[in-house]
Amino acid sequence: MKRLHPSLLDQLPPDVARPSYDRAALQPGIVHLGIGAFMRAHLAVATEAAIAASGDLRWGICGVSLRQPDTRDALAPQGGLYTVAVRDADESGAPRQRLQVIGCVCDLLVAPEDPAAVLAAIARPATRIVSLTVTEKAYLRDPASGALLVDHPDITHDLAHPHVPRSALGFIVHGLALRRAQGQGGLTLMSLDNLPSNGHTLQRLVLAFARAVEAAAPTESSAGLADWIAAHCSFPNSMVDRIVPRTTDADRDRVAIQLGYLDAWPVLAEPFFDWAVEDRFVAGRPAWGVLPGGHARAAPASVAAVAVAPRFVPDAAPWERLKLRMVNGAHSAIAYLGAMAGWATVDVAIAQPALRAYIDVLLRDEVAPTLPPLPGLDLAAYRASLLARFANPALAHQTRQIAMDGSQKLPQRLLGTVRERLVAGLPITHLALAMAAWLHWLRGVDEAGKAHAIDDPLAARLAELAQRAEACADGLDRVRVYASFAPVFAELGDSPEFVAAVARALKVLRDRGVAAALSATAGR
Ligand code: CS2
Repeated sequence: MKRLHPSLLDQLPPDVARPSYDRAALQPGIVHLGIGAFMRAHLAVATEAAIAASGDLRWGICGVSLRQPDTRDALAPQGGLYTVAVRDADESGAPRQRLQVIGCVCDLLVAPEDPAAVLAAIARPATRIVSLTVTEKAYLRDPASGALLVDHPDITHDLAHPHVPRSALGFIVHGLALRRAQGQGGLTLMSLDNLPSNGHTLQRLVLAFARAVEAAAPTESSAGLADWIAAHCSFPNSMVDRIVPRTTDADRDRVAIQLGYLDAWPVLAEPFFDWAVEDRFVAGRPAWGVLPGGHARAAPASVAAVAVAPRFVPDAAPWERLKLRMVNGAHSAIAYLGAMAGWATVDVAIAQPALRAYIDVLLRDEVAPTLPPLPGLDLAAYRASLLARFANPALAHQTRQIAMDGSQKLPQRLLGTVRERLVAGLPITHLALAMAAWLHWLRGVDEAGKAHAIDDPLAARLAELAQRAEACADGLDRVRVYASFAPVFAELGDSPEFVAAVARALKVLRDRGVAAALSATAGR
């Protein structure tokens, strides 16, 4: 089968959407760090629509991989083209997919192969936005406190080697130093990761790292760098939401059959798309949300409305909190309970009546009451649409994929909610079961006795923690040991209510398994 290629765009089947603008004239105005599947199904799709609708060709994307060459290796022979397969089921339950070939990725870099090219791309005058989807762990922050990990080997490396950085923060700060030295203006730094106040979080870490650069090598090029960044760059907060499971070989085959050509790395997505972002782009932005003919898209009546464009909001932080606590909090709970019980995908897990009922009550009674009202948002409808999204049978979203990096995810997904409820004297029964499920998972063996690896940047410390905890004969003592792990639990480790609630849930999980724990929780 022939490989997808720009010269073949005219020959794609008529039902496959494709670039309608002059790709050869695209200029990269966005440098994106972390060109993984999520970004290719989210930011790139919205930007593709903006370029097509406005005809403004200054907003091509230079995609950077910070670690592996695999995305570049897959996409470069395709001239940067790739396919998004939007999947759901029809009325009869049969899976269907709608294909779109995306053309706005016009340059691909692999940072370890050519760090200078990445720094130069950030410094280039045409670059107006540096965006990031690098996942929680790449921010090199303490998950509980959010502070920069000043002793992290990547930070010390990047302070000592400004010309060959390794971390996202290193590339950003050294790239901006180069930009300033070349007399260019500032730009927008836009985090699209699932972090609380992701723009402010990025700003704090970038400025902390810039100050460390100034202190480590006080030269003319570093003097005043942090102040320059603070004065000339903006860091809009944003909430992004779209479920994007990992692509498998079977997915590749299914896309190729419909496309008629081989795409080495298509990405899958649900139809749902949401993006709430603050409109603070100091050096301009694509015409996201402009429909062909130049009309701005009307704000959707509810967040469930599917339009592949952002909603511009004055403050994205409450939208992020909503999404992190509802979508991602539920996702992590489903991931650990499902993976332990042998429910390999989210749709299979949520089809278990006991799990579905548990998630519904978790969201309705324990999470939703901690959220402030938001304009245009009907929380009950949001919850119902979320359960329908989880039930999408065409995605096969692996519970083990979501189970990765728990130490980095759980503080903002579950523990913020726990804290607020404890302060208010409210029960945390359902939240405690989700946290207990993570501790259960950390033992490294599922309910069928099958071993699994703990894929987490703190895996070594978590293994040592689990060993100490497992040495305790008493269940309460065991959870006390687990909860003393400050990077995740911080001061919650000292809360007798928290420890007792998690210990109760963990006891049922260990003695009787996931199914029994779900019915025991339902009875409370
Ligand atoms: C998931 C998210 O893997 C995970 O941790 O919870 O990737 C989730 O699918 C997205 O945030 C949905 O917007």
